[in-house]
Amino acid sequence: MSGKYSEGPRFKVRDLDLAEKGRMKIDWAESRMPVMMALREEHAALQSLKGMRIAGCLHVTKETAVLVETLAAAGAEISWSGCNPLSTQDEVAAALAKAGISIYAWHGMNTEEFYWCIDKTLEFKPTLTLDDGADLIFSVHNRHPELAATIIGGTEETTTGVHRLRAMAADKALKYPVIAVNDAETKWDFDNVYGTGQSSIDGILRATSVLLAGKNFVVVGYGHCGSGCAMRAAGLGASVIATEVKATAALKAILNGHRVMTMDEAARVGDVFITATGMKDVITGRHFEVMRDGAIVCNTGHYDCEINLVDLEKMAASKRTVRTNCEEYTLKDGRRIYVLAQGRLVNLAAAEGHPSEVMDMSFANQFLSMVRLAREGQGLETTVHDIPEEQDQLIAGIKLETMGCGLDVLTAEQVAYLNDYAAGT
Ligand code: XFA
Repeated sequence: MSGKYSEGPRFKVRDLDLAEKGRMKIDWAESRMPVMMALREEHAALQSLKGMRIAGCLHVTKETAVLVETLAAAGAEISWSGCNPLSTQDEVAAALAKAGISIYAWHGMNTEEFYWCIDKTLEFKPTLTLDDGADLIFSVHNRHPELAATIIGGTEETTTGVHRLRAMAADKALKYPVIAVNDAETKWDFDNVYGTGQSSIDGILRATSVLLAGKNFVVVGYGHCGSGCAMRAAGLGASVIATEVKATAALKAILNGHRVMTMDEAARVGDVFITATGMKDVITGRHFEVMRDGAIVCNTGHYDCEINLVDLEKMAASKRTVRTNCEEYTLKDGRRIYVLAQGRLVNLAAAEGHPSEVMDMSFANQFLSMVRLAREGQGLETTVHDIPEEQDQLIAGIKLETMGCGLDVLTAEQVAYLNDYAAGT
């Protein structure tokens, strides 16, 4: 994208004048992210990241800004870029630049600019890398291998990134230890079930404003994301139908009070369809053929190929945009099918992604992993490491505390009872 930028010796963003607006958003996120704020207070006093130089490549959103400023408060020097040109919020980038953070990010940048930004953040020779998509780790390994020697370790946020890094570790190609933030229970379960569950329903409602009560709500794929959507749709009075290829997942759907059908059966009765499989072609022409007039179709899976829109285009006599993020396809027999956000992630396109309260815990995992690497990274084996169970419990515990909920503690007698193998079972 061309146009004017605001540039300084250690930043490049769209427009510094947006900073005040960005700061307001960051303030709001802070008020919804109590775990991060508790960690900020604790580690600002400890200066746990003093002497660390952290290069980060992660969506520049108000929630990420809370992470960045928590890392800085703990004593780290920071250099940041966005991991996805479309997720960068220019006002947030401006607020961070204005606060003195070194940041290279603007909405809509091209691939060349993307790598330019990454290279700028690597110029200060980081001791730690923080990734969402492993672009920093790959850039170091493929283009700047000389930097690896002084990097203590890194983190990776996503499933795909972690998968590739494990393959690299297996090939002995990995040059420094990486912590797989994605696999933490306080990240995975809460992002997928509660984050995707609420934000996907939010997207459907913003795009259509339909009453979900009394509707047949078809969840295609009853994994973490699908079960979150199902739970929230049921809460609004919809009658949920799950479709699955995996028997145990289908059984869980039934025992959670939903119906289970094949996609061919569900296609005939569904009013709203949401795909959450990560697989292509789960709704195709064969299903559109039998859908009810007025059926609404959307996707919250990883890719935009879950719904086969090529099939639908071929079947349609006409098409028009009837609302923001809502396209009406009229088939030759007169039936109308509504596709939300052109089959892309409905929770991102039509709503605002994960709520701050959910990001609070994913980012607490990022933050504590940085602290762990700073403390003990030199001793960590050069491979992909999991988040320790104690870290999950610590984060969930802080969250509960901020919600005013107490936890019971086992008595010494109860612990002894648990460990007493002599007592038999
Ligand atoms: C945008 C995120 C992606 C935004 C940014 C601006 C707005 C809405 C694109 C993102 C991810 Cl790919 O954030 C959302 Cl207006 N997120 C993460 C997120 N989701 N992800 C739902 O919210 C998780 C995920 C996704 C999409 C995993 C695997 C594949 C795709 C970053 C973020 N979100 C919080 C925004 N709250 C306003 O900080």
